[in-house]
Amino acid sequence: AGPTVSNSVSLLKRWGTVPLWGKILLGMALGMLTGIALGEHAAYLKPLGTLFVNTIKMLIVPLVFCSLIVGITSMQDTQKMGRIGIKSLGFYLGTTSVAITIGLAFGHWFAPGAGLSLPLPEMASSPVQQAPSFVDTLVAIVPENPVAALAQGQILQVIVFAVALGISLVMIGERGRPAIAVFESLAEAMFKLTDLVMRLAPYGVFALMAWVAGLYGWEVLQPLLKVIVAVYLGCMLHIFGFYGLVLALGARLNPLQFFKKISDAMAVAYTTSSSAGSLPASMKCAERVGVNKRISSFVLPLGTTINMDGTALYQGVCALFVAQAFGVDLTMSQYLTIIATATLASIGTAGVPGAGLVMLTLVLTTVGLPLEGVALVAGIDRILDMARTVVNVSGDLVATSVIARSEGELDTRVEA
Ligand code: DAS
Repeated sequence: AGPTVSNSVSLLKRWGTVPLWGKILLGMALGMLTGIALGEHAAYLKPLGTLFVNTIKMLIVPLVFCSLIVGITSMQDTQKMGRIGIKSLGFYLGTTSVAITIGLAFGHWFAPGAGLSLPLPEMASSPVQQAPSFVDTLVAIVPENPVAALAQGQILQVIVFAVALGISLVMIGERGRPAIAVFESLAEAMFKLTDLVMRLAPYGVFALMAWVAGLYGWEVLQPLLKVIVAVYLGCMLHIFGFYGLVLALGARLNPLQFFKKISDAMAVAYTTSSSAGSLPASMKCAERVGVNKRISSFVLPLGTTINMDGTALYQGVCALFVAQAFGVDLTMSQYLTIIATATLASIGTAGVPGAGLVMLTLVLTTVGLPLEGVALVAGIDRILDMARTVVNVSGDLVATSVIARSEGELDTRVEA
């Protein structure tokens, strides 16, 4: 046995300590080098990538269904908090749809995927000819048969059914508890399964990046850099432009002072890529802004689970990147479907690192875009995750401040 085995054991141990996003980045880099070395022969690796894409597909319906029901029923106390709950929900859904629109606009202007004409995988339902009109999409989102919707993976119909079921579970009060408990443990299991599947990502990304690099060589890096620029600029516009306006008009606060006061929470969000992990810092910053704890202790945790403006913006950019990369021209109704899906999906997205990437598969599925696109952005996902989480956390704090002001619970005399 000797040194070789002990070396490989210690190597494996060291590999185990590398964070997942580091492994995915490595998978992407090695995939790129392999693809350039093998050229068109790298296509032989593609089935490995398709296998990974299929395991992600396997997650979507049960994950979205359970996490949405848990997301909706976690607003159980919204009834108690009444007015504040409704205000929070309205604010969150409103700002998220602005975010996704900014994402789509930046994805359109930067067109990061233009020039990459990747072959549409055979299994991807070709979205072009059968794109229904928006009215048809709107009418079709109520499932005639929810079980069929689940079986066929009709995502928008699954979302509508999950929201309806979640609300009714809350309305039947105590008698709904057993079912909610079942969905809570199923959602927990699905998050764990997602975590397990994401551990395959470095290998799946390696194979898919090899395939793409075999087709394009180094040029494939340039579109990815454009995705990063589009997402970062979009996030900065959303924070300093849109939130700045909302703060000045909605909370009569000086935006620059506000961002200075919440800079700790923004820094924690950027470094941890976790809204949930940033919650303690957010609570402290809300106090510094002068928000009464009665408001922040309800609105912030709620925002951590259902308010993901950064994630929605990122999904707008990436959905267009994938459409452009595979040469798919999206219709206006598909744009609107992306806005509806990303806004609703953000309710079910967990405030943990990488959650947005899994939800991107959801958005791509609703408009029939190939999930291979997810593996294309997976390599740079952590870099994007850091920026989008800052938006998520800042958005939670802006919401809390505006709602506190509307409830007369914002004491701006408090000094930082
Ligand atoms: N990292 C997630 C969060 O904590 C967002 C995401 O993955 O999109 O908000």
